[in-house]
Amino acid sequence: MEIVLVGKAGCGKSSSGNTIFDKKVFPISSWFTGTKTSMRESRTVGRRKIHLVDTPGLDTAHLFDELNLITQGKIYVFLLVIQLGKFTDEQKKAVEKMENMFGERVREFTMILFTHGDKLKTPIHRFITDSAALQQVVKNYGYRYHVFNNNSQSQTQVTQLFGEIDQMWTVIQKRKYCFENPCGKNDLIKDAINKEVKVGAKRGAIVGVVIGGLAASEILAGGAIITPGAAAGMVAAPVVLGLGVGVVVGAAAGVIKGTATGVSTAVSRWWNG
Ligand SMILES: Nc1nc2c(ncn2[C@@H]2O[C@H](COP(=O)(O)OP(=O)(O)OP(=O)(O)O)[C@@H](O)[C@H]2O)c(=O)[nH]1
Ligand SMILES: [Mg+2]
Repeated sequence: MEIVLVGKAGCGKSSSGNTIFDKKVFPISSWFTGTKTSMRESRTVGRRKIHLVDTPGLDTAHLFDELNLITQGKIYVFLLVIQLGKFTDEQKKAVEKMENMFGERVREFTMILFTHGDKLKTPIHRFITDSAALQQVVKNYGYRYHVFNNNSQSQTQVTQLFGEIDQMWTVIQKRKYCFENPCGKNDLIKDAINKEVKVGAKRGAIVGVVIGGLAASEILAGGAIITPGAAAGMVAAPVVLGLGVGVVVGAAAGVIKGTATGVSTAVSRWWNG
């Protein structure tokens, strides 16, 4: 499962990554340092393999391209990290930046992760409803949120987070966020079919030309025995006919085969999530 931590600089992304892995994997920022480029690490959490990408702040140039490259264009879950405390304009802008960068559809694939849970004095739902702006953000993200205290060793918070991620993943029907074209399964199937049909048609046309050529040469050879002195026009006609029929039949066969392969590829991709 490919998970990406995003958020404003210094909000606790790297610390949350370390809490998830229960290990100091990502360097923590001090006042003069900070995560400068995205970093992907893989570990087993519970019984599953988790690929976690820690990112620098959302102001970082080329973050989108960097993430596209690192995750090979697909992300299962975004963890939008927000530091608990007054929900400032700056934090609001960070959320907007994320949506500008990844498109509004990113909301479907996102779980809000509040950090600094140790400083929370009121129940989390009360804290959220105290700020109209934060309440709106939480609403936009389907009320999916979780609280981390990164100063705690407790792994219960991680187990609970994955329980919530699993629920979210069931709701979004195991779709992934795709970079070029934030797509769902239907688009995946369409893409696979289109690709296979194109390849199939091309191969079919090539095979068709070869078969057409062979057929033409057979006709020619036959013609040469019957009429040794045939005029040039009579020779050219079977060649063109043979090639033409070969190309059309070959390409049609290619399209049919390409469609079949495309459907089966898409179904297997769909089946494997
Ligand atoms: N008390 C408390 N401190 C936290 C918590 N999470 C992070 N911190 C502190 O917040 C500071 C920044 O944490 P990082 O995890 O480096 O934040 P970041 O988002 O990765 O920062 P950048 O990489 O610079 O964007 C560090 O001093 C952490 O120790 C938390 O849950 N509680
Ligand atoms: Mg960091």
